Amino acid sequence: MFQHAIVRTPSENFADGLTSADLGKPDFPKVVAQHAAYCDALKQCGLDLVRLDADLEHPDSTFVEDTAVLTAKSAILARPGAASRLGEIAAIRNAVERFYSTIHEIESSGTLDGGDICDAGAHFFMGISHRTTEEGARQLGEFLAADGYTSSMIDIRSMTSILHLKSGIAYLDQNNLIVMEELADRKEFAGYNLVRVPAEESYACNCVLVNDRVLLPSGFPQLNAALTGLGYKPLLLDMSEFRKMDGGLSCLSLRF
Ligand code: CIR
Repeated sequence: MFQHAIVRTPSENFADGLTSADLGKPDFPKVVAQHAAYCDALKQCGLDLVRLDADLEHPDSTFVEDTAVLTAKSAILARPGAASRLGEIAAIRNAVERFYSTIHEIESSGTLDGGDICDAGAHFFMGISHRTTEEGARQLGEFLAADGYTSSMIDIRSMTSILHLKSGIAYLDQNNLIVMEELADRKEFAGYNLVRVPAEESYACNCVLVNDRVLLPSGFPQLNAALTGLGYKPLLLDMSEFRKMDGGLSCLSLRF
C-alpha cells in the first residue's frame, strides 16, 4: 500500500516546457484544474500529499516522477536526460530526506528519467531512451540489486511514438502488465498477463495502480473496460493539458 505522494504545483510558464506533441498550447487554468483533480484522486486513494511549490525556473517540474525512483527500501535521485530539467532534483532531494534514510543518486555520465523505470514488483524494467542511458540504468540496477530487486533494460530508442518506457507500459499487480501494441511482442514481457492496448488508446497505457484504484486517463473506453473486466476500479482523470507537453498520468506524482 502506498501512503504518500509527492506532487508539484504547475508553474505559470508550464507551456514553456519540452514537448514533441502537436496538440496545441496548454490552457493554464485547465492545467491547474486537472492537477487539482489529480491531487484529489490521490487523496481519495488514501495518500498524504507532499506538495512542492511551483518552480518558474523549471516549467517541466510538475512531472515529478522523472526526478527519482522510490522503492520500499531506498530513494534513488535521478539525473534527467534533458539539461533543462537537471535543476529539478534539489527540491526532490529535500522532500525525500524526510522519509528515507538511504538516498542514492545517479551520477554523471549516466542520465536517467524516472518515467523510464517500471516497477513490476520484485523486478524493474528500465527503458533505454533518449533520456535514459545504459550507464544511468546500470547505476540504478546496482542500487536495486543491493536491495534485492532484479532489473533489465529495454531499448526503446528506435521508437518515435513514446518518450519514456512508461509511456507505453504499466505494471499493476497480480502479474498484469498493460502494454501498447507496439511493445506487446517484446520477449521481455513474455510470462506476464498482457493487457494489449490498441494504438488509438496507447496514451492510456500510462495508468497507475494506487491502492484500490487504477488512475486512468479519461476518454479510453477499451482499456477502461478491460481493466474493469479484470476487477480493477478505474478512477478517470482528464489529462488533456499534460498530454500536450508529452506528460503521462504517472509522471505527475512520486508514490511511496
Ligand atoms: C519532458 O519532456 O520532460 C516533459 N515535458 C514531459 C515529461 C513527462 N514525463 C513522463 O511522462 N514520465
